[in-house]
Amino acid sequence: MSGESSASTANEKVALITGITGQDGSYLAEFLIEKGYEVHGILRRSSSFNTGRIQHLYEKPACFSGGRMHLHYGDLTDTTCLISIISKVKPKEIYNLGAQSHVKVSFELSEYTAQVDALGTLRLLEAVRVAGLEKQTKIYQASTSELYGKVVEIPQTEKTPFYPRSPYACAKLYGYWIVVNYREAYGMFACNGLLFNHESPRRGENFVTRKITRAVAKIQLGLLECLELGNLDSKRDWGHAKDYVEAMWLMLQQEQPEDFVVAMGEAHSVREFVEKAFAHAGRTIEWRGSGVEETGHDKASGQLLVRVNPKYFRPTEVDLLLGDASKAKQKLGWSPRMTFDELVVDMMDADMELMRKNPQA
Ligand code: NDP
Ligand code: GDR
Repeated sequence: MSGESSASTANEKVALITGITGQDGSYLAEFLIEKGYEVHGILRRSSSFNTGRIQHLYEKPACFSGGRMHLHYGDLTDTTCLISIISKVKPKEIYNLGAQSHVKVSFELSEYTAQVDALGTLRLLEAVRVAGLEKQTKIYQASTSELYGKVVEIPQTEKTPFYPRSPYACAKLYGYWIVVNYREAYGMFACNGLLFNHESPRRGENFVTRKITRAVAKIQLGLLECLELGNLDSKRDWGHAKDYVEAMWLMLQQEQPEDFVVAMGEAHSVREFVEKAFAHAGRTIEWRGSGVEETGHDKASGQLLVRVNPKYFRPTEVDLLLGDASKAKQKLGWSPRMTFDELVVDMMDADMELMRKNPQA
């Protein structure tokens, strides 16, 4: 996998992405390649192909070769491989997006989540130091609005105190502070992007937005009867992943390393997302009952379309996230291109097309 990579020389645009096979990694790789970067990515060994989101970036996708993307087998739990890859690639920019990123799953895989999301960040920073690149390599850390957790202040800014509410958020809290510490201790150019939820047609299937758009598409095509969800009342500040990867890059183009909130500044409930997704399919949802008994029906026919299933509740929930991205707008010149409504339409259209072509998807 890694044989085709070349070490960077002065002024070359060379980036390394951990988590390149994920939603954000795939959009970021595309974005950087368009900007003329040579992009290196860390690929986890898997028993089935896990390059579906990035395969099109190869010059010859059918044989996984050619072009400006180079993959290296590795893992954030393996220090030796991180040192080896970073020493060889000598990236000018590293984007640490690799993570066990599912909040609910982190309650079941708490130790592993800490290994990857917390200690993995430390391993990466140390690997850069061991490679002697701490003064040359800029590092982006995928921090998260989940750090705010329990509502202390609305809207949330770079100065809002943290109150993590899951093993995932606790692990990411360590990642946040170790980045700040290495910046202060060793003068490393390392930034935290405090990104609020961002979605897309490439969003993992078990995050709520994608779960909804996939299910609505299947229901429309007669492939599924009913969508089961957990907490319908939690609110998130949802943006489009394509817009958010640009903010990551902008952070590393600054003179000084700083931390930035990236958000839309609008909160919407899960319930509202469900309503908008069905509305795009021409259906109006009528809610009946409350709590775990609540159900959503087609207003015209009465057909049951949505049901609450407590198995999707979390032991501790994050009720409301709403970000203030003023700093990113002023200092980075960042602004989102897609609205919340456009995001829902983009995801719905993509899943309708996907399910029509491949009902088994
Ligand atoms: P995804 O879950 O889509 O992607 C996660 C990536 O991390 C995948 O490439 C995955 O590989 C990789 N990964 C998982 N475990 C390891 C490991 N042990 N070693 C190396 N790589 C690993 O996440 P997103 O793209 O949505 O998010 C990117 C980052 O941003 C994550 O760190 C996430 O926590 C953070 N974040 C995301 C937000 C969002 O709304 N999307 C908001 C704020 C922060 P594989 O494909 O093999 O599973
Ligand atoms: P989140 O995203 O936990 O915010 O983390 P997710 O889409 O999983 O949940 C958002 C909200 O929806 C509620 N919910 C459900 N969630 C899921 N997954 N499945 C359901 O059936 C369901 N029903 C209701 C949840 O309880 C929650 O309140 C995401 C991840 O990308 C993190 O990695 C990232 O750090 C944060 O966003 C910002």
